[in-house]
Amino acid sequence: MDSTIIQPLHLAWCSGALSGAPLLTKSTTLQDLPGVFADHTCWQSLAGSKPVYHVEMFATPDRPGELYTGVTHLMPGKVGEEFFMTRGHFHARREQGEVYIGLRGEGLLLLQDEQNSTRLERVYPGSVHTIPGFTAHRLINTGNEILSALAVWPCSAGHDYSALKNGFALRVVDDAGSVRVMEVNHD
Ligand code: PAN
Ligand code: ZN
Repeated sequence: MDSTIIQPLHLAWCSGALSGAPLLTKSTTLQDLPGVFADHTCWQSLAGSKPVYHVEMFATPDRPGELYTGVTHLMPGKVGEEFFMTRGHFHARREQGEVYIGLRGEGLLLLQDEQNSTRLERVYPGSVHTIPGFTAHRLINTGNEILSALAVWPCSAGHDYSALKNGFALRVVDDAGSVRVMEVNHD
């Protein structure tokens, strides 16, 4: 066995910055999120290239059994009264779960299973979220600063953005300074 001590990868707890190996970054702007926010007119007026979130992850080889490690940085902001959020997805391999850990900021993790049952978990520095298989997930930034969360998930999980045909069954809005959860009527 090689006795060399290897310098590990690094996560800065407070900022969520990853270092120590090549990184991949994906930025998502408002323009990339048509149909995600309820107020389409407001979305159109803001759209452009306003950044909503960045995902930074280690460039892990996509081999069976490997895990991706990434951090989502979700900006504070709203479209109308609705807080900025990630697009949200099921994993293409539905049975595969994921772990999220809150690093900075405050927000919510919206979970929705295939029967459309929903659950919201509060995200804050140190919060731990075990996302089971068969469960769609979306981060929502309800605070005034960047919400950053670490995620670890199987490389084989894949992302399925089209399965939520009617979107998520809950929306989270700013109601005169309070966080209000609204049920969506799909009729
Ligand atoms: C996360 C998400 C990330 C961005 O890394 O991919 O928060 O959200 P969307 O993929 O919904 O745009 C994750 O859940 N990976 O599986
Ligand atoms: Zn995921």
